Amino acid sequence: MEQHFKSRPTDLLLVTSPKSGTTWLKAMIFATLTRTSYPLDQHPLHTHNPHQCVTNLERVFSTGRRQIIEAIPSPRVFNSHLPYSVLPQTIIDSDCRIVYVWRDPKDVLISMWYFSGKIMGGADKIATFEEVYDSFCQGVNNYGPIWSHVLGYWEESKQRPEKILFLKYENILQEPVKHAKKLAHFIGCPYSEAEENQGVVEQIVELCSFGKLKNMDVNNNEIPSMSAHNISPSYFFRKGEAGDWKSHLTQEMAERLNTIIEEKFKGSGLKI
Ligand code: PAP
Repeated sequence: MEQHFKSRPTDLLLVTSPKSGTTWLKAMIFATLTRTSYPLDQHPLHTHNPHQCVTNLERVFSTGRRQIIEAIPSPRVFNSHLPYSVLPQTIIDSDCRIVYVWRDPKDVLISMWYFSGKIMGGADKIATFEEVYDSFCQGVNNYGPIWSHVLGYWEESKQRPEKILFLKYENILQEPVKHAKKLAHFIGCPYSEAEENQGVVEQIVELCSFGKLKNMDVNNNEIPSMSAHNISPSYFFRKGEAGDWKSHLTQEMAERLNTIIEEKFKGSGLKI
């Protein structure tokens, strides 16, 4: 990837460990950037899944279609699941900005468990929940241990807050309007006073809300780039809540995972 990809200073990169809010933030970033390009009631997000609106960097390169990336006009928006330590140097060195979103790892685990079951055609086709939980506690996760993923971006965001906006899924759920404004400011298109007075921020939040996206017609149909991987667009919308782990983990399981993460986060200033 390093040899073929040249980051532009205007690029925006959304990074997440999988199941931490990728779909939601793809929608938020895309809607924020394009809010004046369409009347909001005719915005592409009414008819397109957010994954059709933002290009995944790894997938483009793994399929050898890197010309797609060069052809995208600026400002380009990508998403990636890569840990900070393996990001292409061109991204680190350029002035492009990174939005990083993390989520309570206990909910990431539950979300991934259901998603894997759907892709594989049933929970009985994957390892037992206890086995998956155990592996997760040992750091087994797509794109590396979740704590290393989060800490990599956290540490860098402390050094370069103008480069990395570090957000938490649960905080966005709690205060979506505040975070929508913060995001718009960071990506260089803050809401004007007139927009705020007209309720545009609330409209963008609503356009990207779980209830709105989950119920779109497009999610009941096949999207070829997804069905090739046995993925239905509906798989990206399950509950969209904070704390679903409470219905799946015993107190002992939750405490064990919390203890591991607290230990890993020690001294970093980060708390679950
Ligand atoms: P990905 O990394 O594979 O693209 P990602 O979008 O990060 O997946 O994760 C899906 C989770 O985000 C699901 O969580 P759940 O399993 O706990 O329900 C999904 O429901 C949630 N999600 C998707 N869209 C939204 C949204 N608009 N608001 C809040 N949560 C959302």
